[in-house]
Amino acid sequence: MLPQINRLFLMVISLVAAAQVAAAGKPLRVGFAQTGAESAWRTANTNSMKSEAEKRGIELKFADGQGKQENQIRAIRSFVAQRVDAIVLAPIVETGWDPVLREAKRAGIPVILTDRSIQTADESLYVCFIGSDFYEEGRMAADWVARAVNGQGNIIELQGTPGSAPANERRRAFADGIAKHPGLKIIDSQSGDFRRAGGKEVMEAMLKKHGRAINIVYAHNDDMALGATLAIEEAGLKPGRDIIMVSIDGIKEAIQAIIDGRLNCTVECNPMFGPKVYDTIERLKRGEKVERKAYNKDLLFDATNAREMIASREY
Ligand code: GYE
Repeated sequence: MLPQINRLFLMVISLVAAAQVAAAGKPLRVGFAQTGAESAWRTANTNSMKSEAEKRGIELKFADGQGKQENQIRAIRSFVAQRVDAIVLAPIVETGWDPVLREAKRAGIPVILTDRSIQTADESLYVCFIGSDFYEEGRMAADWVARAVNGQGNIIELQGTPGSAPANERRRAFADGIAKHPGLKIIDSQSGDFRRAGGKEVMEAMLKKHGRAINIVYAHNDDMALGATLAIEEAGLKPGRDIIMVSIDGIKEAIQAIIDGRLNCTVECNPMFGPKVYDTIERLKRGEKVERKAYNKDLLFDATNAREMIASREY
């Protein structure tokens, strides 16, 4: 009898050990609710998240929100139902996340905000934020413009997605930045939804409405600025010379446009934060503390450095 019990005991022990090994070796399961595919920046960001997950053997559940908050909310609910190890959210707009984030919290699933921040009364609904400082980007763009045009000129602003953190912050920072220069005025401002086609369409309308009164275009991202250059060229003007063009993101195509003289300045907003996001999740899983807000350091590109920088650009 005794040897039999011993054998049974050993069997149970080895089964438990096998289960433990399997648990330790189990790949992390991460759900990522992406905004959509509105810009070159977004494509680079998605690629960084996907390729880094693959490199680390992380099982990534990727959901493309196609520009709609309700799709992102649905994706988060499905990640909760699948009991993923962590949820990564790039929130398309700033408000309206509390109910679904409460569901994730109740299920004990940590939420990491990437790229864009949210407004919430309950800061415990997410663990941390990883992205860029949009206010700082808008401030850098405003300072560059003020210097380039000697504090004088009429500005058209092409805004990003209404209600999004980057559109709100880049707008506020730029307005604050030019407020010190009474000769600089935003004469019109409209959303192009961070899309190239949106930038072109809005710029066509602005050129019809304001004509040669326009001196400067400030676009909240490169795609809209590049779309606007097409509208300006079609109107028989030279973007980069007749109209000063400033934007944000620092995509390779924009740096090439600076070299070609069609764009004057772009402030970097680095989208390659896959490694940082998964480092953070792995640290959380080990029970370690993580930084509450981690900002990427952003550079500025103009005619003084575009040529030397372009080869090393990753996106
Ligand atoms: O600037 C724009 C994208 O949230 C920082 O979204 C991001 C912005 C980026 O579509 O190109």
